[in-house]
Amino acid sequence: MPSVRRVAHEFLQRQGLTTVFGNPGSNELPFLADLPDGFRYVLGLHEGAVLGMADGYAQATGRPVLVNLHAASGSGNAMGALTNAVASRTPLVVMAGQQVRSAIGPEANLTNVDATALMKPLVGWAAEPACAQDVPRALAQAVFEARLQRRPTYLSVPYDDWAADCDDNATAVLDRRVQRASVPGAEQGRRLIEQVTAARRPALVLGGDIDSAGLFDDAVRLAERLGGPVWAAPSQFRLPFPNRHPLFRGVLPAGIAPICEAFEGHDLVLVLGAPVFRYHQYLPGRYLPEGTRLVQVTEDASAAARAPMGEALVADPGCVIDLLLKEFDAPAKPAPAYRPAPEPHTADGGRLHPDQVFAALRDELPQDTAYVVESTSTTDSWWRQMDLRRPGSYYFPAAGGLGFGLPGAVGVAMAHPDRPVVGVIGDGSANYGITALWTAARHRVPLTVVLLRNGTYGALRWFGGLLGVPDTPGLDIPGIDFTRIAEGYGVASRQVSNVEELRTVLAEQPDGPRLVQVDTALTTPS
Ligand code: TZD
Ligand code: CA
Repeated sequence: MPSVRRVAHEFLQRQGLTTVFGNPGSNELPFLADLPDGFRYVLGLHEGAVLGMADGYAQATGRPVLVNLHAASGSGNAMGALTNAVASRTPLVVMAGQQVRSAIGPEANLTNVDATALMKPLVGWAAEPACAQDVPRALAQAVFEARLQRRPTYLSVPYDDWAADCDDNATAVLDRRVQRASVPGAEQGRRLIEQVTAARRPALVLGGDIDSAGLFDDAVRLAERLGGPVWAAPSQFRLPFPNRHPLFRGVLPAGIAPICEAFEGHDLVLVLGAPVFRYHQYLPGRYLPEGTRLVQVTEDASAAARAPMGEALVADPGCVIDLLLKEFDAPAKPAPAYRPAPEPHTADGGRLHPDQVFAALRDELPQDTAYVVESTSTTDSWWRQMDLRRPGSYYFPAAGGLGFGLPGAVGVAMAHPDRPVVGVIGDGSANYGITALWTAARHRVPLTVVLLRNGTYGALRWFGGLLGVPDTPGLDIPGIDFTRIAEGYGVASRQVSNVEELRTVLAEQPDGPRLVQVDTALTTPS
């Protein structure tokens, strides 16, 4: 009989989980022994960075990814980053090593006490197999659950299990194929079509799932047929629609009252691939204007169940878009006139305005550049200047947990070696995932990190004003030189001090990672 380890490795190979992001400890080494050719272990130096890199990689490839963490301490270090993976519905399979079975009860050092409870409520499914022979099946379940639920899963495996012999049935799992279909029923489809056809002024709200499911271009076709305005759902982690398209109205403000106001005059709001809604700032009011109906289509059953208003249909938004496109068949129209960006603002005091930095990115980098953005006070500037027209152009920490941006950019760049990838990272955010620079250097990942250094937690200054507490401590972070940190991790770096220099540097083709530090003026997110 083959060992548990052999069957597990083969299962991972067959399912395409051969790039493993991890940071191992003694409990994990027996799993990593004898890894067959074709596996790639991407070592991260801190578990937050490990998880962020895996998140970026899994989002950009659209496939489940294995994350290998050390017992409870490594898992705990990854937990903040896991909040983003949950909100972006990233199918991560987090596996941690457990002490040998006989040592768990007496809590020998490195025991992951009550391992299945540790990562709840973040993961969609967690287990520690009841015996060694169940490990291959449990690993398969972790992979399938992550894919079907689109939510991270957690598997804790006692390390003496890997060398154990499998029983007769253990290899059955190798041939499994698990799929999901979610086409609306005939009656459900009819009702939806009726609602949309009957609407006089329909509006579309699109979520990050539209981009992760590869529906970016389909959403454009649908919007152009319906002819109504399009918003991105609030707190977006992906861009679901070209941001300078004439029908695009921007990202909805993340408050109850302003969303209600935005929908004024629309009799139908069709929400595709988003929760309703991920509000942030507490701005109370009515959920919807009088006379506005909301219909949500999402594959995420719990997002449908928890919405506070409206109708919901749990179905694949792609199938629903197809249905509607057939119904609203229309002759091809000329390509829309994309809205031009305004002149960038400028700043005093030898600093660049973020507008100038983003205008330089827009002008100097190819149209298919993918951006991973974690710079919180510059949101307004970003959408004012950027012109993103391609699927997979934009990634943002889905739950607002900092530490995704830099590692996420490394993961996206590893997933798309032929696509330019840029991390746009604030000087505050960079510190939460900084060790990913080492992994980028080690794998020579072609990535540009544009480091916006305003010396402060800009967004928190703005929030302080909003909450009526402008005088809080702990907001300034002067004196960090990221060019020296980057060099220390083996990443080439530059400080640029004016727009011309920035544009010249951006136009160069990097063959490995590089960091470009720019001193920027303080702006507000909106
Ligand atoms: N810790 C974590 C893990 N996530 C967070 N979101 C915060 C703390 C709180 N926080 C924000 O929500 S924004 C922000 C912090 C610390 C400032 C980020 O600073 P930055 O960007 O330099 O990256 P800006 O443009 O200066 O705001
Ligand atoms: Ca900052």
